[in-house]
Amino acid sequence: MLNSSKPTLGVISAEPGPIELDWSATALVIIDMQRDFMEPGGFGETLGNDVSQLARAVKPIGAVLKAARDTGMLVIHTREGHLPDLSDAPPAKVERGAPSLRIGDPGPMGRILIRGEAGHDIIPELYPLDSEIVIDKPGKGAFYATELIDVLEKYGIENLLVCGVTTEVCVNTTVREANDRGYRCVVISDGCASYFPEFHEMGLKMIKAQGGIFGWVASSAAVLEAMPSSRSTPCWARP
Ligand code: C5J
Repeated sequence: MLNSSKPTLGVISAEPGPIELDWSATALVIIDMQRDFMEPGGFGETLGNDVSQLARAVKPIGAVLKAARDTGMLVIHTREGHLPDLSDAPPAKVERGAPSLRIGDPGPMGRILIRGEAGHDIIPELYPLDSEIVIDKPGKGAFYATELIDVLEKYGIENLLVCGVTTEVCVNTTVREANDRGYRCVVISDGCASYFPEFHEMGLKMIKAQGGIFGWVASSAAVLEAMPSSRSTPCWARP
């Protein structure tokens, strides 16, 4: 039963159907909006991808990020990458395929997909505030070998608004991990992107199919429409 009359509840117009969320138990999770995926010379391009395909997600994410900041929502950014000694990078990942540069090799933005290098950092348009949480992850999913579950439990989070890149890889993996851990996930359709537009479409379909087998999918406009408008909203601001 939907009950948007409670002040912390809101209903997002989503697929496969509307989803009611308690905003005070909801976090925005922005997946891997890193220069290594978004810009020429990074990990994504070394794999042979056209990185310009991902640019379309930046503005929708920026709009939701601004609203989340205005309302005091918990904001979590993730970054895929590895320690400089590659001790957290499985050989099966490093050795895979025939990229022009491998993980750890020197590239135009520093060593490919290595923590602390320029390419590993988040793009300036979506740069985290000091108050926001940044989760460094060695895998595709944001729960594997990270402190994410502890953060979500600490803040009493039950629902995740998920966006970022790429739709079918790190976004999908994280949503599947979150779903198995009991979180309601709403994936922001235009706030995700893939190097392969058809994988983006299928990645979203896989989430919302079968009555929302992994979660819900909504546009940034629908999410913004449902979000409380400012930090002045009572019982919204986090202590
Ligand atoms: C990939 C990611 N595609 N963030 N990582 O390797 O989706």
